[in-house]
Amino acid sequence: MPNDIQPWTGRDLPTASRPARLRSMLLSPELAFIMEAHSGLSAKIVEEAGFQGIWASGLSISAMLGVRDNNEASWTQVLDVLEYMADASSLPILVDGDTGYGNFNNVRRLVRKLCERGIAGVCLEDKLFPKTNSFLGERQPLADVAEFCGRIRAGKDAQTDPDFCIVARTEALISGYPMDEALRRAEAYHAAGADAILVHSKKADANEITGFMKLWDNRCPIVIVPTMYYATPTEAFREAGISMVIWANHLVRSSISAMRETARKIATTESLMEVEDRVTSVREIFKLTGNDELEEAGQRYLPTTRNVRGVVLAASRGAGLASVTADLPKAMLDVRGKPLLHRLLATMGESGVNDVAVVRGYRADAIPADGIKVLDNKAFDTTGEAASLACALPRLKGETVVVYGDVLFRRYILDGLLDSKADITVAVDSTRRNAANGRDLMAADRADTAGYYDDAPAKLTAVGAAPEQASGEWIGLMHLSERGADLVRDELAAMEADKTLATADLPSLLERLMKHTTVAVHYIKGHWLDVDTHADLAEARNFS
Ligand code: SPV
Ligand code: MG
Repeated sequence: MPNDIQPWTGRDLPTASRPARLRSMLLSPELAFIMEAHSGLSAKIVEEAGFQGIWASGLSISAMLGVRDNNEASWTQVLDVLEYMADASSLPILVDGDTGYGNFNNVRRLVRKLCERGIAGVCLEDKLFPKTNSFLGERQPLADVAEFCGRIRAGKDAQTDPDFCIVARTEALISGYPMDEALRRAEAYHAAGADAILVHSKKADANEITGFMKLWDNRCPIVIVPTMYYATPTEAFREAGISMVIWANHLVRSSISAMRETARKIATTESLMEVEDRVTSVREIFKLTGNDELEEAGQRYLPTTRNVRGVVLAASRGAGLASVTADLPKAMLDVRGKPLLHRLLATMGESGVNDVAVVRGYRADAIPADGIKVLDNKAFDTTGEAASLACALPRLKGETVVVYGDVLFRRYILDGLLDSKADITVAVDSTRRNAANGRDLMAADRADTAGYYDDAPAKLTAVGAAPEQASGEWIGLMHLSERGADLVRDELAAMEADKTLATADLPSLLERLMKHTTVAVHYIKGHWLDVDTHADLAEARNFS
């Protein structure tokens, strides 16, 4: 035994490896208890109940799979169940390895695979493959002692974890042999390297066990399974010097009772009413299987889905386009078989801005509400852009993109703007300083250097700047963070209060905002257009 293993005291939560914990439970002078489990779920329930170890019962795993305890489930099928159990719980698992599924060679391979799965130990019984459950029939044949000792030695030689435990189980008493035979076998198995001996008895009292203990004289740890002598007080096991008690099958048995009762109730009543209060809630299943952790992990690993809203200002007719806007607002002018607005909404959608509202005004009827959220600026002919934006006030909550309805731009421009960390960011084309609409000429605290590394934020310093002072032309597209949207809402309210809202344009709004907060400038170079004139419209029709 490695000397750094301390006997388990049963008081503190051990941090040692699982095999080391099982070993220290076996070596402890205190009586340890391990509880049967047969699945990931039952393994969790054993841990939740406060047990320090798990018995992976052959009978229970077979029953859970709906097969007999006669090695009908293959050892690799059992191994798969053990893997779920080991994943579901942090406890050491002592596996019921039956006979070892064959001879010494099968035991070697079994032990290696158990070590790989983090299993703490295996119990091997001195019977023949395929096994029969100990409580079935009488006088089951036992393995030859030397052959069984070979299985134990092969298992000990194969273990890849130094603390992995092999518990050798003798069925001598159950098979009707005298105490001497049980002692002879236990002594031989101990000498072959078994870390503990399981002495099995199917008597209704513990006399065989206590009798064995007197003669065994504490030569190595003894494990018992009091399924048949269940009425014996646990104190008797302590007094006898037993190391470990296995409660061998009581979770599978209790689940059978519970499942039968529920199934019968539902079958006879054709309703869930009588069972609903008696069965575990679905919420509890989520808790047991750790759905909270999954939620947290999702926040760490999944890409965050942003919910960016859009507001398109499409209320104006467009003064320079009178001949083509008699029946249509500018936003609905045809651009290669599709209204300009639809092209704009498609580009926004590609950048993930899908929840968009369009503020209508002039010829509102020409912007049909089907498939588009619409808001109306009823006073469109006496008010300006800021008033139109104020019509969307309830939507200015959370991250928002605001854009003029007569603008088209390449998608990467909006993507770049959405990456801005500033609360308010405007897209400014640094190649344009002779805008027809001088109100959109903007000055910033630094010019666009066009350098590869030019991503330092620029700050808006003036709107409606003279061409020689301007850093570029605002393209009518702005991005607001959640806080930015709050600031814009507050500013629109202040403009309403001081009666400047009705006639203000968006540059006026930006000018007010930049006086008390940073309005960031995101520089671009071309790849956009707005439709103010017939020439613009012709260009839009060529824009791909
Ligand atoms: C098991 O739980 O499968 C056992 C213990 O081997 S017993 O059923 O008591 O034999
Ligand atoms: Mg068994």
